[in-house]
Amino acid sequence: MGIVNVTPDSFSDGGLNFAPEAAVASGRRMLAEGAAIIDLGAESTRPGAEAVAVEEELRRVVPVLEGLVTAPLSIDTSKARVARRALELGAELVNDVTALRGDPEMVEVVAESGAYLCLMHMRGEPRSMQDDPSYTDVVSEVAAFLEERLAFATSHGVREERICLDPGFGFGKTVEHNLALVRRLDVLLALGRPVLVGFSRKRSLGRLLGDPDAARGTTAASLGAALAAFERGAGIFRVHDVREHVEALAIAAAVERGGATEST
Ligand code: HH2
Repeated sequence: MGIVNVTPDSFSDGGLNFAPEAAVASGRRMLAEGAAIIDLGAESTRPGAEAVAVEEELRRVVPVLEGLVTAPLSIDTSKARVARRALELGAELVNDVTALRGDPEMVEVVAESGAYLCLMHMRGEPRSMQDDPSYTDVVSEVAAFLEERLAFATSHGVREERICLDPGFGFGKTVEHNLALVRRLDVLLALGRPVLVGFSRKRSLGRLLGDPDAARGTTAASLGAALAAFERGAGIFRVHDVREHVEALAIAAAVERGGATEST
């Protein structure tokens, strides 16, 4: 899953894809590099980010949806009106970082459209979520949350086989919390749905490499996190650097499968 943020302020690609033509070109490039789907977002969820009004989110994202109309698209939004418009324009997955808690109408929009849905764990809200997050047992608490959200979605008519789950790295979590969630990904997989991971360029990675003030992680560090998650069963990788991830994961998958015939 290639990330295209149509925002001026995303933590990693903010401003880069703010112009619709630039966002469309980035999406096309990522598809050519092997992305299976493009995740379009028009509101940054980085720690401390301010909310964006629905009209502004639509103004940012609609021209990009129109420009990528034949591509497989995901809409990264927690607003039902934005999701509805994106689905009308051909998006097939709703990536809601609030896991259907942000807008009471969202569950109906997803259920009625038959779209795919990503349910992500977040503790608190972007403005304050990194202010000293604490858990008794982060892995079981995240799993319990996702299990409850999965039950909520299916009881409102979203088909279970359309849902994937995401631990939400960096969303109200310390570096240690993020690592524990990768290490024990089996606990989330036991819920029976594919797991999506979004560690790409997140600042935990830079901090793990020794910079306590890092605002983002490197591509190489992102690849390390993706491979560790792949080894533990993650199936969908939300990334900024598509070519690098496709190549690294192709090799890891070939090792897993065995049976390569090349002699070199
Ligand atoms: N992370 C971000 C945004 N959306 N969605 C899912 N499912 N999982 C994630 O980990 C996730 C997400 C934050 O990263 P990014 O989009 O690069 O930055 P920003 O929120 O600043 O636009």
